[in-house]
Amino acid sequence: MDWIDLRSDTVTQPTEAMRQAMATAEVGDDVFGEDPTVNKLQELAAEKMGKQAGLFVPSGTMGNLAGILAHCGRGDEVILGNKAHTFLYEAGGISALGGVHSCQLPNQADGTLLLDDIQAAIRPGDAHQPITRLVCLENTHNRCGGVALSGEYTRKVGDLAHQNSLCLHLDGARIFNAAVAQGIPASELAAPADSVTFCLSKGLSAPVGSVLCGSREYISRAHRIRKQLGGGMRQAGILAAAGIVALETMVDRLAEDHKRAKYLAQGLSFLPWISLDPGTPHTNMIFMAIAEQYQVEAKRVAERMAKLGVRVGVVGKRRFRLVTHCWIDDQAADKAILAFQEVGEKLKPA
Ligand code: TLP
Repeated sequence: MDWIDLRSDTVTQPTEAMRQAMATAEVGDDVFGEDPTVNKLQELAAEKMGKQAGLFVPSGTMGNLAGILAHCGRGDEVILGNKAHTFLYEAGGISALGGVHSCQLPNQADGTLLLDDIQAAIRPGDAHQPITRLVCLENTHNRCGGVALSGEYTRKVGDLAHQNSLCLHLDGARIFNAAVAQGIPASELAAPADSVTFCLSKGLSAPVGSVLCGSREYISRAHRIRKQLGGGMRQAGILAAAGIVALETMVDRLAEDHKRAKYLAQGLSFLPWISLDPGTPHTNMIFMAIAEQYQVEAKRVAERMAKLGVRVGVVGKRRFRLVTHCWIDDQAADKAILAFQEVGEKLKPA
C-alpha cells in the first residue's frame, strides 16, 4: 500500500537528487575534521543561520542536548517552556546525561514564554539555588500548533537573557518553516540566539541529521560534547551530501506544505465530528480533536484511517496532529479528506 503518512514530516524520504549526491559524495574521517562534504554542510548551515560555525549531529535531539550542555554545567538551570520538545520529548536527556536542572514556564498558546515569567524565574546569586544559565525557545513551536515565533519576540527574549548574563538557545528544528511563513531569512529569526539547532530530516526531506550553529568557540565545546555522546561519525559526508541538497533546494518549497495544510484543514472543517484548533494550521501542522458529542477515541479513529491507507498522528485521547510535507501532494490531501469523511460516516453523535 502507498501510505499517505501525515504523522510527521520526519517520514519524508530522500529525493532523487539527494540519493545522487549521496552516491557520489567525497568523504573523509569527520572525527579528524577531514570530511569535505561535512565541512561544506557545516559552513553552509552556519551561513544560513548567520553564525560563525556549525556542527553536524545525527538528530535534533542530539543537537539540543549537545547545544544545552555546551552552555550549562551540572546543577545549572535552563529556563524552558512546559510544552518544549526538549522538556517533553527528549527523554529527559539534559538532566539524565548533563545534570542540567530545568525550570519550566507555561508556554502561551502562541508558543511564547512571557517576558515577566522569564525575568521572575532568573535565580538570585544564592548558594541554596541552582545557577540560571540559559533560556530556550522553540521555533516553530511543535506542541503549540506549529506556530512561528517572530524575530521581534525572539529579540526581546535575547535582550532579556543577555542583560542577565544568560545565553539563549533556539530549538529551530523547523526554523525554515517559521522563516518561510513570515517571508524573512532564517538568520533573522536566529540572530538574537547564541545557539540554534535546525533539522535536515523533517520538512527538508534529508534522511538523517541536524546542525547546531553558534560562535566558533561555542561549537568547539559542542564538538567535544558530541564526541562524549557518541555522535562523532566517520564518513558522514554520505549523509551531509543529502543535507546540502536539502538546504539548497528544499527550503522555499515549504510554502507549498503550508498551503496544503490550509487546504486539508479547510476540507476537514466541513466534517461535524472534527473540531479544528483555533487558528490551525499556522505552518505545516494541523491540530484537531474529536468533537465533544462523538464518543470515540483518537486511537480507534487512527486504526480505521490506517485501514484506508492514511496514517495520522494521535497526540491525546481525542486529539490528532496532521503534518504536511513534500510527500503529500494535492491528491494525497484529497484522499485523506475522503478517508476522514468515510470514517466519520460510521460515527454517531451521542
Ligand atoms: N519532533 C518529532 C517528535 O519527536 C514529536 C515530530 O514528529 O515532530 N525539536 C522539535 C521542535 C521537534 O519537533 C523534534 C522532533 C526534535 C527537536 C527532535 O528531532 P529528532 O527527531 O531529529 O531527534
